Amino acid sequence: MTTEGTSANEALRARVAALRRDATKELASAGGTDQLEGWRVKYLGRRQGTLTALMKELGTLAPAERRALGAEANPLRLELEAAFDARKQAMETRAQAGAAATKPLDVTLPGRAPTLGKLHPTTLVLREITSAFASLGFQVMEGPEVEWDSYNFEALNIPQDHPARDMWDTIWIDYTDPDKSGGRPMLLRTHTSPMQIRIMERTRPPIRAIVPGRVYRYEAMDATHESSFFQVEGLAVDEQLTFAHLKGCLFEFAKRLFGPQRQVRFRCDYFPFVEPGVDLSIDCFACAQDAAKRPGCRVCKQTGWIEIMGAGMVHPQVLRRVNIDPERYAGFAFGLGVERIAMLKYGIEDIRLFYANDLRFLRQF
Ligand code: FA5
Repeated sequence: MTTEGTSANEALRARVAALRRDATKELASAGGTDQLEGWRVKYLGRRQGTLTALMKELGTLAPAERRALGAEANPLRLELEAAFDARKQAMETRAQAGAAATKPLDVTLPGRAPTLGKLHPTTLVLREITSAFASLGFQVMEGPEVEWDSYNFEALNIPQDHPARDMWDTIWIDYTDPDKSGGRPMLLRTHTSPMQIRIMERTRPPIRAIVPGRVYRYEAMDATHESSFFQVEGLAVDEQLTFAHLKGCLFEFAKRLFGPQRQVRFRCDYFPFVEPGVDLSIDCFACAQDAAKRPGCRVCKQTGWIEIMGAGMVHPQVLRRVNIDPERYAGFAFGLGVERIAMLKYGIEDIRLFYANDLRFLRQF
């Protein structure tokens, strides 16, 4: 290094030291955010900042000198940036504390109302359904959603190769037990009817029970079909029960839920665990009152009716399986779709709205 080089070097080193001293002093005396910003531009500004200019000068030095001075100048940038941040933070904290001190708390201001949740439309209707049946003498019971094949199908007269199994496309669970259900895997119950068996296994007649609960089907979804929905099963077993009791009970239920003006229709239907079997429909809320739309619309698939439940007299074979003598006792059973009933009650045109979690829909109930 030449003598000239050394003195230039020392001059630069002295400038770094002076810069550190001046910048630190000025920062400490910056009184407000404007002055603080002015300081930042003066020392750290990308175009004309003093430190930036010094760094540029370093670029003109010989490599060995550049390295030696860089080692002093580079940490200075980091040091000044950190000092700037700390000063800014301190100023903001002081400003906030000052504002709070000059603006006293107004205890007379109205409080912020907490957002209250609402009951889901399925829950609302489920409660109406259970209270209607409770007032007709039915007791409420619940059962497992993960079920054995034997309860969901076998004990309900639906053997393994029976075509009726096609009616409930099933979601299977990867779990078997060699001692249960003939070693066949468990499933998500496709209907609440397995609870008919569980109740009759545990209780002797007279029985009057309803079972609300979630069921699952591997279903092609559309305006009236979900893959997970709620059913309410009903079961009555007693001496001398007839189809007239079934009809009377369900007519009364429909009247309580929908009012006397609603039309109710019974039609023959097939379920392997009842004989005879029926389905019960209610006239379509979306088009029944509208002459222009009759005889049907998208909601009722152009039929004018919406099916809400299947029902029938408990099959004697089902009674025998749970050791109830069909010569002495008879039973009726029904299974209704809760969302379908909510659709009818509230005029909801698409079942998929129930579980889409759109608050604009849910807040309406
Ligand atoms: C059954 O599930 C029988 N277990 C009902 C039954 C019980 C019959 C006792 C006889 C005695 P079904 O598959 O039809 O039947 O369903 C009953 C009701 O559930 C239907 O009437 C309908 O209201 C509703 N439901 C059926 N599938 C769906 C679905 N994918 N989405 C929404 N609701 C449905």
